[in-house]
Amino acid sequence: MTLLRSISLIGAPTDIGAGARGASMGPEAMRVAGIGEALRARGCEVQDRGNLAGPSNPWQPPVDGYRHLAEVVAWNQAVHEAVYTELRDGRLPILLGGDHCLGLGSISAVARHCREAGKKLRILWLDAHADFNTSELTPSGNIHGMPVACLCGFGPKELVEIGGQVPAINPKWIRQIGIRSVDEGEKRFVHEQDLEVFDMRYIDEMGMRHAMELALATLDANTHLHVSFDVDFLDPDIAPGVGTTIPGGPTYREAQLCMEMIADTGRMASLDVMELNPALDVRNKTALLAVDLIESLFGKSTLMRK
Ligand code: 6HN
Ligand code: MN
Ligand code: MN
Ligand code: MN
Repeated sequence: MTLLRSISLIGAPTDIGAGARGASMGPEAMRVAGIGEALRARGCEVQDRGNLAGPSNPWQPPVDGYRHLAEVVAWNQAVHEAVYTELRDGRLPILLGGDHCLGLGSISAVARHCREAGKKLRILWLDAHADFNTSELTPSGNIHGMPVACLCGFGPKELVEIGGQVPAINPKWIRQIGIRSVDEGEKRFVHEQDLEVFDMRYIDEMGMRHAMELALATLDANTHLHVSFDVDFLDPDIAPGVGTTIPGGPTYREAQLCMEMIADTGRMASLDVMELNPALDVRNKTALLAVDLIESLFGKSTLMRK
């Protein structure tokens, strides 16, 4: 299946919310790995909007449970406006991160667009982590561990209000896949808020196919599907170029199946590719793998399918 789509690439070169430096180089590594050419080869019209600008990383310790809060707010505002503009113009934005704190700016923009367009929103969160910490629960103060909580209304006012409506999303709209590292307090909060999580234990026992069937079960013709792809979702053996590697992630084949099943829905209308850290990568292989998987996300499969 070839999807004829108009795509805008948006680079967000920052590691402002992360615990390791280097995700700021992610957008360029994705370009060098051929993201634009790969999407054009899928029949998409691709505009590269270049990189957003924002404050540099002061590399300071957390204050009141948050590291670099003012800078995180500035970057997320820039991301929010850029993603919102592309959606308003009928285009499919691909946010090239950058660390995952920017998922807040991106998804709050998608939620705003869906509100205005009368669309139902579903979010697939592909990640090793739940990213559901708050300033009380976080072990690190790093805001890339908090975007899902902020989207659900739990976080500092400046962040939770970015999309103009609080909360930006309902926890029921999210499905998390591949999770295998959740902090103690965060775990309780995930249960309390009743997030739908298909963790690695579930994928081991039931298989990626079953997990994805359930995760995609409530999509309909009026659904905007957003995919937030944290590259540390993948097993670190195949994807070493991330700041927070957690062993025991999806294999190459499981990840391909996950992407192909998303493509089959035909509903994906926005995408984040986050946490790629070229400083920790080996000959850009994690970026090349991400491009390979994104091709599958846009309908490239081994054989033609009906
Ligand atoms: N990410 N749960 C850890 C923390 O510091 O809150 C790790 C978060 C990682 C976030 O990979 O997007
Ligand atoms: Mn739209
Ligand atoms: Mn993440
Ligand atoms: Mn992660």
